[in-house]
Amino acid sequence: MSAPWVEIKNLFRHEGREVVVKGWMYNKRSSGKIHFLQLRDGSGFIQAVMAKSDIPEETFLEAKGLWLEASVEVTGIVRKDERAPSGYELTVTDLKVIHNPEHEYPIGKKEHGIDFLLDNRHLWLRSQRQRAIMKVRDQVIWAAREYLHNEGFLLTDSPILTGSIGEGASGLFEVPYFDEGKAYLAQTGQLYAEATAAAFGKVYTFGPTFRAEKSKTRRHLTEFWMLEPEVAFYDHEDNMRLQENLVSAIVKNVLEHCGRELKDLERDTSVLERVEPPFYRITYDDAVKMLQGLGSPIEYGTDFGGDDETILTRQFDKPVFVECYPKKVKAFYMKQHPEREDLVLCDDLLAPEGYGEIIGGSQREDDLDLLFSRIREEGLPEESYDWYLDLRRYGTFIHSGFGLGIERLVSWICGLHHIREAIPFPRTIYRLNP
Ligand code: NSS
Repeated sequence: MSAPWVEIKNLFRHEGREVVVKGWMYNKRSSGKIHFLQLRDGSGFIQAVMAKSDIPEETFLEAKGLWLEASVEVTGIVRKDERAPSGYELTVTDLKVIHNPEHEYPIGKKEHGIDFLLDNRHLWLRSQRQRAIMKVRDQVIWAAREYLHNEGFLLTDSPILTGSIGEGASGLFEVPYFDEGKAYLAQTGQLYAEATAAAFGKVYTFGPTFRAEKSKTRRHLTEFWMLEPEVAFYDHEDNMRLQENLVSAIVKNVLEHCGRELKDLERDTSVLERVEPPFYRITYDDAVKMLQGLGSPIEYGTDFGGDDETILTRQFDKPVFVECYPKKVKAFYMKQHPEREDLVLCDDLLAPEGYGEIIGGSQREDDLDLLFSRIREEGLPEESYDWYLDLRRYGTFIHSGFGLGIERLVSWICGLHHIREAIPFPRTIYRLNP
């Protein structure tokens, strides 16, 4: 019977037995008599030890000629080894080369500049660090969806090609659209989630969203993934409770399932371990005073810049809600504060350690006349919002929701310096390839 093909992560179940590993050789060390082949198959990493005395001469020579990232099928016996990072090693009995590159692999051990790495993102993804980040991203999305599913939320996908506008007229990508003229790539699924909330109560949308902002910060992508829950009969307070419960559940789940990856990323997990409800809360008014006290030039009535978020969130050891911003810096659909006409019932959730905003949420304006006048004030195309206003014409209801930026959350959990590593193929104003 030939040896079975086993994924590296499952090798521990085959101790002492002969198996086949299929993957890529990401590194190699050799002494005259032994080759140490470092293998990767996507599920894990393992060292395969090939001794000259154990195998035919030509196989040993073939291994010697392997370039980095050669694809191989290695047969070997699984041995326990305390010194190995995975706890196991493979003693090679046979090697089949699937493809030996004709050129040296472009990404070497030396330090590469970020532009070079981004140009080679399709290859860079093969590194251990990128694998760890993608694993955390996968777990974040899984955990979020599991939490919402268990809480009775319905996933209601929203369109990416839209006729109406989400977050205001700036920063829209336009696409020619047959006889209809122009379509816009969705900036948010929210308006559609409001419609499905009226149909199904607790809903969420999850998908890519697009912003043609010329922001060149470490927090901005032009294409990012957003999870947007929307709940009928939730007010501003209920909304914030859902946010802190969801974020806490995600972080806990990642800590439980991605210990190895967070270690690979050298993430100090002590802050993550503290993440549980309730989060801190401050009002916009107090946040501005606090920032001014810390030396920020921010003026009352303006939105926070990236630096403000950095300064502010360094003051907290857990995520913090900033509530009730001035109406004029926020989107048209937010509900007016019952006691302060100049404010809206909204919140931004800021991650600590300088990371800043990961969620933007609000109670929605449910009064038809107020909402209509806000659409007018903002100079938005009234016709596109007609269907949206129907939600206030036919059984209007208190409701709230929020948008969680997946890459922002992944950046914080992984402790990344820049958001571009939090998505497989980042899109920024200067990058459309690969
Ligand atoms: O613009 S938001 O603050 N809010 C909305 O889009 C609402 N319509 C969401 C809702 O209530 N359903 O964006 C929400 C989040 C924000 O907190 C960030 O985490 C993320 O989306 N976001 C971004 N991530 C990466 N790059 C960019 N450019 C970006 N813009 C927002």
